[in-house]
Amino acid sequence: MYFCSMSEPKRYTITAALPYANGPLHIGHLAGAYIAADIYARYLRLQGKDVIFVCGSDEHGAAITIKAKKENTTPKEIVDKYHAIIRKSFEDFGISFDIYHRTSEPVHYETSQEFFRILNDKNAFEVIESEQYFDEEAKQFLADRYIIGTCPKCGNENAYGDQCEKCGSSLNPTDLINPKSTISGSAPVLKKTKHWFLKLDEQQEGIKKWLEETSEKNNWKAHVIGQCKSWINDGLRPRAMTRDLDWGIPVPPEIDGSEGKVLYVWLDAPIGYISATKQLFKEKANNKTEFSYNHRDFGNVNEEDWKKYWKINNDENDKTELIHFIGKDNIVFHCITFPAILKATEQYILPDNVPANEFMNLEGDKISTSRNWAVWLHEYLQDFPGREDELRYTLIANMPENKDSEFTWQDFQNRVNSELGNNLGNFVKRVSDLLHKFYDGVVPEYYGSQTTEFDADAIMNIQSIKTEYENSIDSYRFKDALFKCMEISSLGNKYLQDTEPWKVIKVDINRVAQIMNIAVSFVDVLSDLLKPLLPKTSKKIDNIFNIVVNNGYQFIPSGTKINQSQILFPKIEDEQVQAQIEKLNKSKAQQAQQISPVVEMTNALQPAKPEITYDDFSKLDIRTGKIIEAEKVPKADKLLKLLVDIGIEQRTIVSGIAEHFSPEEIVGKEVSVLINLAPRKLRGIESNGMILMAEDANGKLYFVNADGVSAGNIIK
Ligand code: B3M
Ligand code: ZN
Repeated sequence: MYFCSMSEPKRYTITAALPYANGPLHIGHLAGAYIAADIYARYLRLQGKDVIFVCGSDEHGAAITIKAKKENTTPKEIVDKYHAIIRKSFEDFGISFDIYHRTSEPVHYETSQEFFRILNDKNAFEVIESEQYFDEEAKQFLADRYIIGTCPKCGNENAYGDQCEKCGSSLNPTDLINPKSTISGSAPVLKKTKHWFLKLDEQQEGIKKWLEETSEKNNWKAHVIGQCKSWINDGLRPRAMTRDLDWGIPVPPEIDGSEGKVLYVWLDAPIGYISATKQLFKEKANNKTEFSYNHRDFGNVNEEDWKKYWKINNDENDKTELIHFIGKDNIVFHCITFPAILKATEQYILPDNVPANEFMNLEGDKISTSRNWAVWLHEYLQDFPGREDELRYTLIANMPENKDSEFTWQDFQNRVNSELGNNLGNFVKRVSDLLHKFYDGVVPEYYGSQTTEFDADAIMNIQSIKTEYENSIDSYRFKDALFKCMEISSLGNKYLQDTEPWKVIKVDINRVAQIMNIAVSFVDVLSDLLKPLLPKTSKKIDNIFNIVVNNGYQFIPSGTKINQSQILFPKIEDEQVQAQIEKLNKSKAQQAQQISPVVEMTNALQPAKPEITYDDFSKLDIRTGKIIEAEKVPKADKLLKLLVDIGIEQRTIVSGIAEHFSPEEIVGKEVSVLINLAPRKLRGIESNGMILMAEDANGKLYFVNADGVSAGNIIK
């Protein structure tokens, strides 16, 4: 027989997508990439594997500059602020990165520019002069998020210049139908500019072959393979790796024509994994922890050791496995573009797996930062202090591993109260309580009592659950692994129910000692298997049971003194759930009001008009105004001629409100005015705009006004 010798990897490099430092983290982030990555890293570490787990803030790209503009501040202020908030949330939720770095650090600039030089030397680029969209008002080229339009693949009207977030297609701005500048809203013009394009077309065959082999060998998720296949079948095209922007990493200055050009954010961001690793080893070699943590002992290392985790090495017995944890919108960059970059260098290893998750929705709607439709991690901890694992549990139980999933507060309450509280927490407390009741809290010795059918079943079940649990985590099925842990506590509860130690104690003390030892071993296995999934809970159990760890194995030997168990998972009350739902509804209402105060105030009894797009709405120029003069229009019962101050000027507007208001009573009134309505002649008077009114069910009219805001402000 022929055996193929395939040795286990010597070490693992685990990365989690670098979040944009343009906002705080929400549950979708945790469920999408970070909890999965953390479970996997913790699991491998527990097995004594050599693992590094790296991440950091992604501080470049239009996501940052657009946010800075919106908040009227600088990109630097934005990234500093959110880097700190994001880092804190990761720490609070126990995401066990070895390093949480930043792409604004010098080592990242050097590493990225070095990559650019290598790619340039290896002839991986092609400098192409092409026509790119340019916003003449803003005097800026428009790439990525600076331009939106209709996706040619799926018809999504809000696709970005580099990607459609709806169907995941990777795009060029010129692919968009009806492109628009997100800075000024105007239609852009084409203007010539030079850029460095990665020759993905030349790499098509190589990437295809690598993808086919690797995805089959490592059993990639079907939805990831599906996306990859569709890009490959479409044919890879050259892709610009530089931008005309002033925020980003400059193209190395010695390269001809580099002036004013920066690296495309999706070129530098994944290189961030490598620069984070460099920083990690720099800190470990020098006993520092500026960006790194102490989740494992690195022993004696030197600064160059980062190479072991990234560079190609032909020794079959010295392999590193690279795994990228990401959300599905980042698949193209991690399965095609970044591998193509790594491959072109001929120095770096390529990913072995990219177990991307799909999206988690919230209460029936897509999570959205801009619409404030999210559960923010820092707010969750204000409302539920110390209850990180309850959220972690709910997010794992609903992890969007192979399809989109949903978080609801009702489900959160049910899971915490029944699964965690009644099952897991109850079992742990029960064992501790019984030990206190029978043995003063000390695990008893017992002497060669006969095992029963219940004992044999329990022990066999534990074994098979453990094996299934390991298979689940090995194949990135974390939800299954979690439910295996819950099976252990269900079985533990059942074992106590079946063996009834509270009855047996009256007749056979030695048998009860045996039962309690078996129950304790359930707790032991439970805390062991929970370590990667619910680390804080596992730690609590270890503390209650004074679990002893020796050579990587843990025990609760006879004679161990057990502490009294507190209630591990206090009930989530209906009012707490209600408060969260109200909070969400409030943000929905606020959003609706911000988008359209006029719509909010119109007569609710009328059926809604047909849907319009945001673009339709944004064409309306509505401003606050003040009526300065008002007079009746001769021979017209319904019309008043008004002179209205709209901030930029005074306008004559003819309004059909004469039957409702006398001219005198409305002089000085604050109003809302649609100022870009085409002029119209009414009874020979040119009317330049329209006063917005709300009408109640009885036909009474009210002025729509923005409480106390002076004339000339924009309503949007
Ligand atoms: N910052 C996109 C995102 O947050 C991007 C990921 C970079 S991973 C190298 O979805
Ligand atoms: Zn699309």
